[in-house]
Amino acid sequence: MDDLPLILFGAPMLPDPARLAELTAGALAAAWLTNGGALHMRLEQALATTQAPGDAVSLTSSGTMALTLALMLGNLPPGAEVITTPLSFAATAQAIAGLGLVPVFADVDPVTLTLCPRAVEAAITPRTGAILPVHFLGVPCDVAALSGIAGRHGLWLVYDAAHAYGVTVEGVPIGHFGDASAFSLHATKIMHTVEGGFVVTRAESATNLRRMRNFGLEQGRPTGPGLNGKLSELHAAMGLALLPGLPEELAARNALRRVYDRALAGLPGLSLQGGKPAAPGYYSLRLAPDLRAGLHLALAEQGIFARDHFPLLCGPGTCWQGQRIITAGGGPALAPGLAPQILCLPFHGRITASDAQRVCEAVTRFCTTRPTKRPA
Ligand code: T4K
Repeated sequence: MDDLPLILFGAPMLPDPARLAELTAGALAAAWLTNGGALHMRLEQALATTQAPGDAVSLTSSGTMALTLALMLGNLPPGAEVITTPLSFAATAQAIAGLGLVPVFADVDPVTLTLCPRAVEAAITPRTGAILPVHFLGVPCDVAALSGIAGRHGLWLVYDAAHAYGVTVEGVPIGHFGDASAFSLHATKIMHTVEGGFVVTRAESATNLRRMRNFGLEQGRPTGPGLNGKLSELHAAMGLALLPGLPEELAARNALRRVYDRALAGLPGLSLQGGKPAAPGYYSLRLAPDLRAGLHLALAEQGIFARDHFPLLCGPGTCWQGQRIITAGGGPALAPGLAPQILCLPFHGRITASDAQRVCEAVTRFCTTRPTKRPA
């Protein structure tokens, strides 16, 4: 066991070094390093073509910045409430709070683990300004129901699509839904620029968003809210250098998903991700919380690194600890019981067939050698 290679949870896609060097050399030769250079424009265009046909893509310095700008576009008054999910990474709620807005947590759907539209409706007050659902672990939200609610109540609808690069809903790219969608291009994501992100908006909103991304400047003068949210040429070079390898990475991940699905479906005590889990970002399991802890440890002992994505945003030890999670019927929320059931397995293009087999054998051994109960 000792000499078996470690199986990491994630591994960034890497470019052909010569291709990256060539792109970077172009930026250096032009002596144009940021503020909307040629590489930035090319990457924006490439992402618009593949991820948002008919809409506009605006690159940003991170996914958190993309969320921040997408919320700013809604022009919400200070202190406005933003209804979001307690099942997400810290950045979702931090983007809200960072703008002086108030995160209000609503409960999630027990199958998709995304915001429950009925809970969203129950959470609306006269102070509500926006809804910020997350396509959690790449599973699409109930976009039709959420659009209906936002439309009926006149609320700004921004999706956190950090986990959902490449996801479609009935053939429509996921970024098309809502008023804006924020994506992350962090190194831990399938497509990345080391650090970076982008916002998908309707074409008519892009000018405003890009102005805010650049200090709110118009002809050199600040004309409204703004900050520095730009992506540099070196980061854009990384994105462009990675694009040719993306189909191969996707194919590797799809193949890995099939291997995991075949080996793990039906194991006692464990369920595979619900909803529509074809997204290339994550492979998640559901287990009763005590079993999750046991499996996590058992895997680590065999050099296999899984992740319990994510602790509840208003759970113990967080800055939102104790904040109420609003439910459709006023009863107890499901999210606190669901968060400790989720375990994400190593999932990236550098996992070999023998790595995948080791992971499957380790999970199977764990599930078949101990008394288990299936999560509710
Ligand atoms: N909304 C949601 C729902 C999000 O999940 C995120 C970010 C955001 C918004 C905000 O987007 P950004 O502002 O970050 O663009 C990561 C990322 O920092 C973060 O982007 C991501 N979500 C979050 C889920 O996790 P860690 O703490 O998991 O990364 P780390 O360093 O533990 O690495 C994970 C795995 O990848 C390990 O196996 C090591 C490997 N790795 C990582 C890096 C960075 C490498 O092999 N090489 C590398 O360079 O944070």
